[in-house]
Amino acid sequence: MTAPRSKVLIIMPAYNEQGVVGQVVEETLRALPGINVLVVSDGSRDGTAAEARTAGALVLELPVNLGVGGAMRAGFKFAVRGGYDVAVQVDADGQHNPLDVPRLVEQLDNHDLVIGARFAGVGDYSVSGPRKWAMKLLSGILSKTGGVRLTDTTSGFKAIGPRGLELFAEEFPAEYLGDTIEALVIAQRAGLRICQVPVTMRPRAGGVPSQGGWKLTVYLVRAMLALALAFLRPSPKLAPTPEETVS
Ligand SMILES: Nc1nc2c(ncn2[C@@H]2O[C@H](COP(=O)(O)OP(=O)(O)O)[C@@H](O)[C@H]2O)c(=O)[nH]1
Ligand SMILES: [Mg+2]
Repeated sequence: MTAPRSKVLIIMPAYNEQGVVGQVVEETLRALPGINVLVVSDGSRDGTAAEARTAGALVLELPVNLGVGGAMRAGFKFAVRGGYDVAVQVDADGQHNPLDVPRLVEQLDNHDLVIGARFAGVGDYSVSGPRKWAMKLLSGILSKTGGVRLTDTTSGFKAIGPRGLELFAEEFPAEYLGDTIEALVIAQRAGLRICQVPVTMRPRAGGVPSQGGWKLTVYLVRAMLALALAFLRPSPKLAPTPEETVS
C-alpha cells in the first residue's frame, strides 16, 4: 500500500525579483504538476507580486520588508492554516531546481527537515576564501550538535514536514540571518530529525543577489554570532514523533 500523498506547498521568499520570479513560478508549476506555489513578496518595490500572480502563484504581499525569516514564517503560517502538511522553501531566482523537490520530500517519510545541500558531492557550485571556511565551520558545528553530517547549513532549499511546520509557524526566527543557522539550531533543539540531500545550484535566472563580495564575509561573521546566540534561546517543545510514542 502506498502512503497517501501529502499536500505540499512551495514557499518562495522574494524581494524585488521582477523579471525573474514569473519564469521561476512557471517552471516550478510545469515541473511539479498540481503543486501550489506561494510567493511571499516582502515589501518589494517592483512588480514582483503582480508577475508572480500572473504566472499562477498564490501571493502574500507584506507591507514592509521583514527579511527572509519573517517572510518564511508568514509562509509557514499560511501553510498550517491552509491545511498543508509539507512546505518546501525554494528561492525565487531560479537557483534551485524544482525537479529536486520530490527527492527532498521523499526523505520526509522519516525526517522532519530535509536540506537541499550544495557541497555534498553533486554539482560544481563552489565558494572560496573566508566565506568557504566560515561555511565549513558553521556546518561542522551544527553537524556535531545535531549528530548528523551537514555540509550546507546556509542553504535556502529546505523541505519541512508536519512537525517542522508546526514549530516554524510559531518559532521561525525573523531576525536577520535567522532563517538559516538559527532555524537549524531551533529545529535540532526541538528534536526534529534533520538530513540533507545533495543538489546542484544553478546560476541566478536574472536580477541581483542580495549579498555579494565583502558583504558575504560580514554575513558569515554575523552568522557565527547568530549561532552563538541561538544556543542561548530556551528549547522549544514539540509533540513526540510516532516512533517515540510507540516505544
Ligand atoms: N522575503 C525576502 N526574500 C528575500 C530578501 N532578500 C532576498 N530574498 C529572497 O531570498 C532568495 C535568495 O536570495 P538571494 O539574493 O538570491 O541570495 P543568494 O542566493 O544567497 O545569493 C531569493 O528568492 C530572494 O528573492 C528579503 O529581504 N526578504
Ligand atoms: Mg540566489
